[in-house]
Amino acid sequence: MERTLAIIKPDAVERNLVGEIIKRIEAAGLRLCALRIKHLTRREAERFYEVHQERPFFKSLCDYMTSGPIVIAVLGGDNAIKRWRELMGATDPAKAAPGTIRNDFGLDVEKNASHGSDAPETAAREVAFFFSAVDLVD
Ligand code: IDP
Ligand code: MG
Repeated sequence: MERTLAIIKPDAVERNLVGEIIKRIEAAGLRLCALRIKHLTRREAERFYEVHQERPFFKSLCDYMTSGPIVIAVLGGDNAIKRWRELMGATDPAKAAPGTIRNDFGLDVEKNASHGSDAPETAAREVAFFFSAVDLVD
């Protein structure tokens, strides 16, 4: 079993898409191992996205990610990292495949409805960023 971090981003929470996105996660056979809602502080957003701090969109990304509450989940299952990224689709909703979360619900390349870890090392870091071991269901 593999774990990955999923975030339903502020644009999707604002539009009441939490239930629809969790429905897709469950329909795909991924399991919820942890779930919470949180409004990120500036410092938390900057730390979470620190790998992007030199990118031109960093400030705007942190503004957006602190603009409203997010839903944060740990998803578990065989190949969970890749399967969640496939459900989300490409970063840019305009380039994401039809039927993916980002193509269906993303507004633009920044406000793209969801986040998913991209590799085992980043998944471990991102899960630990928001959850303690005692928060995780097997
Ligand atoms: P990912 O979320 O598909 O892994 P990353 O390249 O890791 O994509 O970028 C992290 C987040 O930064 C994206 O999900 C999106 O919200 C934002 N982002 C990425 N590229 C751009 C861009 O070119 N302009 C504005 N925002 C961007
Ligand atoms: Mg990424």
